[in-house]
Amino acid sequence: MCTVCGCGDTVTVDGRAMTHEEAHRLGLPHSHDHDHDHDHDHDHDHGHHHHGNDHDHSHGHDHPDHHDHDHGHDHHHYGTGAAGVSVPGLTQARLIAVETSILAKNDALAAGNRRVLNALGVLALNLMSSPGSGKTTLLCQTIRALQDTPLAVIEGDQQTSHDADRIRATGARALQINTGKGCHLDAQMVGHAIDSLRPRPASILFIENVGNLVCPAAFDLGEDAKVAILSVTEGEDKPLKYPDMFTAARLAILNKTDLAPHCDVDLDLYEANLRRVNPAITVLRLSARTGEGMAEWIDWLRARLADKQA
Ligand SMILES: Nc1nc2c(ncn2[C@@H]2O[C@H](COP(=O)(O)OP(=O)(O)O)[C@@H](O)[C@H]2O)c(=O)[nH]1
Ligand SMILES: [Mg+2]
Repeated sequence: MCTVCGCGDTVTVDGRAMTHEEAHRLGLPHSHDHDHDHDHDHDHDHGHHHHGNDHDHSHGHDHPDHHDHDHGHDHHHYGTGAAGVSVPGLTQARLIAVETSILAKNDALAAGNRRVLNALGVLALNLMSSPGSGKTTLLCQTIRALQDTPLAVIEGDQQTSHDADRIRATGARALQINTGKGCHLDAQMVGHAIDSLRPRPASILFIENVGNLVCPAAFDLGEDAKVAILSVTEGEDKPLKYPDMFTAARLAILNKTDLAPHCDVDLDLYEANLRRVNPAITVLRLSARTGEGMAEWIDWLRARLADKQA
């Protein structure tokens, strides 16, 4: 379960739904997850209520802050409790316990993925963005530009195998993970995909995460670097609004620069806002459509692949 949005349901790998037994065996999240099911949480919270837990900031008198803005509008802050997130029915203490447990399990599995990938000298990159900013288009162009560099792609989407099909059309190997209601890939899904894909030694493994600027930032997949893609049409303020994503990323690609003249954007302001949330971030301006800036991205990839073999 993702405590950011409460997601977590059936998972399919390359279109095949997991049976409950398989999901259990593989440890994949599915609809009868004993560890984190809602009834359990509910009972637990009731217990806290009866005992008058003082640490519960999400219920009763501790409403989310309401205050008047300069303009007189109400402004709601739901993430100001200790957990940094609000989920109806769960106390802040319970949320922290659930999230800590999920992320600890995820981190252990991510460390396992990292060991496997490091042993093979595979460079793994986790591509994250909002839907439609151009991840799959960029990947297809990147695969063409990399020519005979060995690579494989893991595609994460809630439904369909469209993106894996687009990748396979380039001749590259791709595996689709459908997360159902899930809003991000986790280390367990990626571990299973690595087992099936068996990436070649010294290859690049691209992981296209579910389109979402929020949840994927919290989940280590065992990658070498997170790459955030932002298209110029999304607005210069997005790094400030979704800071976790751009703090987690080592590289930000500002895609669709070909559209910049048509949509009155300030590319320097995009870049300044990215550096405000992450002073160490590398920024590349690129158009997957025209190929502008592709050479710098390919150079960055080749340098990281060389670092990995060093
Ligand atoms: N103009 C322009 N369109 C692009 C560019 N990159 C991707 N697109 C378009 O943006 C849309 C979404 O792209 P897609 O690769 O599916 O994005 P994803 O959801 O992040 O994988 C498609 O219509 C692409 O053709 C670009 O650099 N310039
Ligand atoms: Mg895509």
